[in-house]
Amino acid sequence: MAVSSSFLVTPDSVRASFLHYLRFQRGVEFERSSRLDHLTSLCLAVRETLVNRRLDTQRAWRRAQPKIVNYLSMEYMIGRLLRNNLIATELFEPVQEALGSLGLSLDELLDAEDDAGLGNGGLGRLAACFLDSMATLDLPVYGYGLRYDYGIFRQKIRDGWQEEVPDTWLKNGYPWEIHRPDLTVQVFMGGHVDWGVAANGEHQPRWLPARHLFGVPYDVLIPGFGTKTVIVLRLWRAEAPEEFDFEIFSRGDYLRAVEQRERAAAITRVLYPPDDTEAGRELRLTQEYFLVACAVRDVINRFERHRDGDWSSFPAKVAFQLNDTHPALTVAELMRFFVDEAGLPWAKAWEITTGVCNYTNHTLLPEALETWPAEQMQRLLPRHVQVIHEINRRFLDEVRLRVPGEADRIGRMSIFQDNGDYRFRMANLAMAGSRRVNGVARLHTDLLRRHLARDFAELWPEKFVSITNGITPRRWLLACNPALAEAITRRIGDSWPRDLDRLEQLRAFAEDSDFQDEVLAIKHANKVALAGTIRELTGVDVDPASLFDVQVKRLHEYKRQLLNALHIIALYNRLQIDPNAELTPRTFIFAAKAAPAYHMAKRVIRLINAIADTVNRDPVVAGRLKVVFLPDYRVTLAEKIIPAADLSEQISTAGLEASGTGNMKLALNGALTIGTLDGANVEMLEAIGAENMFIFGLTAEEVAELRASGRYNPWEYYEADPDLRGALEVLHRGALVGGDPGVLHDLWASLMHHGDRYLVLADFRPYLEAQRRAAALYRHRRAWAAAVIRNIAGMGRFSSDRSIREYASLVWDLPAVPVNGTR
Ligand code: 26V
Repeated sequence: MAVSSSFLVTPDSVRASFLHYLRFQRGVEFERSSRLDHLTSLCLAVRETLVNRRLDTQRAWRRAQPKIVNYLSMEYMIGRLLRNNLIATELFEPVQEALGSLGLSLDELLDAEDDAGLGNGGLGRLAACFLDSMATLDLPVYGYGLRYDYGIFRQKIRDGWQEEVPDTWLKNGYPWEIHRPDLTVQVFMGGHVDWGVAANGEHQPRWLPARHLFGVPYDVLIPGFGTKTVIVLRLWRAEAPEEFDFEIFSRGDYLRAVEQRERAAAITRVLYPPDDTEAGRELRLTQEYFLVACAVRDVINRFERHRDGDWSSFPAKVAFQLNDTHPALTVAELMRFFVDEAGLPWAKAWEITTGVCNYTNHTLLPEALETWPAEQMQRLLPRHVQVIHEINRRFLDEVRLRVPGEADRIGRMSIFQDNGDYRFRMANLAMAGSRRVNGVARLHTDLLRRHLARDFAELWPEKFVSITNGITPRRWLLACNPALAEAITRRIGDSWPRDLDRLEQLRAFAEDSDFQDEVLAIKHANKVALAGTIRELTGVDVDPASLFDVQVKRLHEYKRQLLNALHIIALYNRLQIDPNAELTPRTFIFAAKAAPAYHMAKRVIRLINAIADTVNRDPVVAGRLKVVFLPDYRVTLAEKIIPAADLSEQISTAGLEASGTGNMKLALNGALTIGTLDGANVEMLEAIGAENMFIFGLTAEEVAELRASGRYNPWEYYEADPDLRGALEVLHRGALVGGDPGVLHDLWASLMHHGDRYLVLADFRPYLEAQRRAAALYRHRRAWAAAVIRNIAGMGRFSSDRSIREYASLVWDLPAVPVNGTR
C-alpha cells in the first residue's frame, strides 16, 4: 500500500527535519555545526518533499503505463538546485521562517551551494532547461547522463591568461543525489566476435568482450513547477567489478589489480571540453558508449519488467532523444541487443530501432561533427562495428533503390567515410537510425536541410522538423530576477511562469511611465548588485549608471568576442584622439571559458584582459569606459549578470550559431539585443520587432556567398576604414601588452594573413553603426524603457515549455500524465 498521507510542510516540520539531519546525518550538535552542515541538512530536508512527489509520480505512471521518453545527453549544466527546488515545492517561505527561528540566513546557504557543472555550454544548459519543462508539463521522461567526478573546469585568470583548475564539486558530497546500487547495470567492452551457430543452423555472431564493468546510477530529482510531477535525471558512474581484481589479487599482483580498478572508474572521471585535439579522445568514445549502454540497459530492464518479450510494442512505449551525436551509438546498441540478445530478425529490429530514436543536431561547424576512427571503434566495440557496417550496407541499398546511379550521393550518405582515413560519421548513423531529426532554430534547420543533411532530407523530408530552443522562465526570470518577476506579476497576474505567452500583455504597458520607471529602477538595482560582484571578482569599480554591455557565452572565434573587443579599442582610440568626444558611458562585461587547447580563444581572453588593464587605468576615459572580464562563467554567475544587462551581444557570423539561448535569457531580463541575423536571433526579431533590436551585418546567405566567391579580402576593409585600421594597429603593435607584438600576433594573423574566417572585418563598420544606435537610444531613457518592455513582451515563444510541447507532439507523440499528489 502506498502511503498517501497528506502532510503539510510547516516551518515547524521543516525545522524538525533540518535538526534531524543535522544530528543523524551530519552527526553534530546545532551549536557546533558549520555552514556546510546547515546546507546539507537543509537540502536533505527539502529533498523529502521531492521524494514524496516522486513516489506519487511513479504511482501515476504505473497506472497509466505511458510511453516514456529517454533523453540522452553527455551534458547537463544544472547549476545550483536549492533555490529552484524551494520555489517548485513552495517551501521558500516555511524554510526561511524555520532557519530564521534558528538564527540562520537562507541567503547565505543559497550562496554556499556549488554548481553542478556537468556540461560545457549551450547544449548542456539546454538539457537542464528541458528537464525543468518536461517535469512542469507532466511528461513521463527520464534524463540520462554521466556523473563526472570533475565537471567543467574552474577558470582562473592569471596575468590576463586563462588557467584551468579542476572542479571538485563532489568534495563535500552532493545532497541532491540518491545512490541506486540496486539498479546497477553491466557494460561490456573490447574483445572480439566469434561465429557461433544458431538453433536454425545459421551463423550467429557472438561478442566475446575482453572486459566488463558496472554502471551505477545516481538519481537527481527534478520537480516541475506548479505541478506534483517529479522526474529523474539518472547519472551513471563507472565502477570496476569486484571479481575482476579478485583473480589478479589471487595471483598476488595487488598493484595491477588496483590499477585496473582505477582504469574502469576513470571512465566517468572528467567531462570533456569541446576540443578537436586528438590526444585523449580514446576515453571520450568510451564515455559515449558507457552512457548509451547504461541507458539502453536501464530502459530495457524497465520495459521487460512490464511486458514479456513482446518487442513489437516497444515503439509504443519507448522513445529516445539523442542530444547531438554524442549518444548516437544508441542506434547500434539497440540493433545489437534486438538481433544478438532478443533474437529478432534484422528487419524487425531495424523497424523498432528507427521507430524509437530521434536526433537533435546542435551545430553545423565541420570541426564539431563527430567522426570516430574505424580502428578505435574496432578495438572498443568489435560487434558494433559489424552491426554498423550491416546497417550501412542495407541503408545504402535502400538509397540506391530510390535514386539509382548516384555514386556521389552514396559516398556522402555512407556512415563509413572511406577516403584513406577510415572513420565512422556519427551524424549519418544518427540520421539513418532516427525517426525524427531536428535543428534548434528555423535558420539552423534550413541550413541543416540544405547542407549537412541535404541528401537525407531529399529522400526523407518527413523526418526533418525544426524546433526552436527555449529557456525555462522559472530559473531565468522568476528565480534570478525576483524584483522584475514581481513587477510583471503585479501587471499581468502570476500565471506567466507556466504560460509565458502571457508576457504579450505587457506590451500595453510599454508607454506606461509608472511601469517604465519601475523596470528601470529594478534594472538599476540589479546593476548595483552586479557592480558589487564585479568589485569582489576583479577589484574594478564600475558605474551602475553606465550602459552595461554584456557578452557572456563560451569563447569561440565564430561568436566573435574579437569583434566586440575591436569596437572597444576603436572607442578608446577615439577618446585618445578627442578626449572630449561625446560618448554614452559604458561598462563592457565579458565572461567566457575557452576550451583548454583552443589557442586562439585563449588569446582573445588575453586581449580582453589587456584592454581592461589599459582602459580601466586611463584617467582620460574614466567615467566613460570600463572593461571587465569576469572569471569562471557558469550558471550561477549567469544568474547574477543577466538581470543586470542593458545590451546583449549576439554577434556571431551569420549561419554559424545554431540557436543561442543566452540571447533569450538576456532579452527576457530586459536587455536589448545587438546582433546578427543568426540562430534564434532571427525569430526574436520577428517577436520583438526591428525597432526594438539592433540588427546588423551580413546575412547567412551573404556570408556563404562571400566565402564561396573566394573574393573576400580583409585588407580591403582595412584600407577603407580608419577606425578599423586604428583598432587593428593596436593589436599589431602589441600596444596593450607592454609593446610585445608576439603575444597577440596570432589574433592579428588570423584576421589579416589567414583570411579572417569569421568575417570580423566585413561586419566591423555595420557593427559600429548598430552600436551607435544603441548608445543613442540609451540616452533616451523613456524610449529605451519602452523598447525593454517590448522585448520582454515578445519573449513568450522562447519558453522551453513551448519547445518541449513541440517535441512532445512533433517528435515523441507523448501525452502528459497528471499526478494527483497531495504534497
Ligand atoms: C562537441 C564536443 C566534441 C568533443 C568532446 C566534447 C564536446 C562537447 C560539445 C560539443 C558540441 C557542442 C555543440 C553545442 O553546444 N551547440 C550549441 O547548442 C546550443 C543548444 O542547442 C545552441 O543554442 C548553440 O547555438 C550551439 O552552439
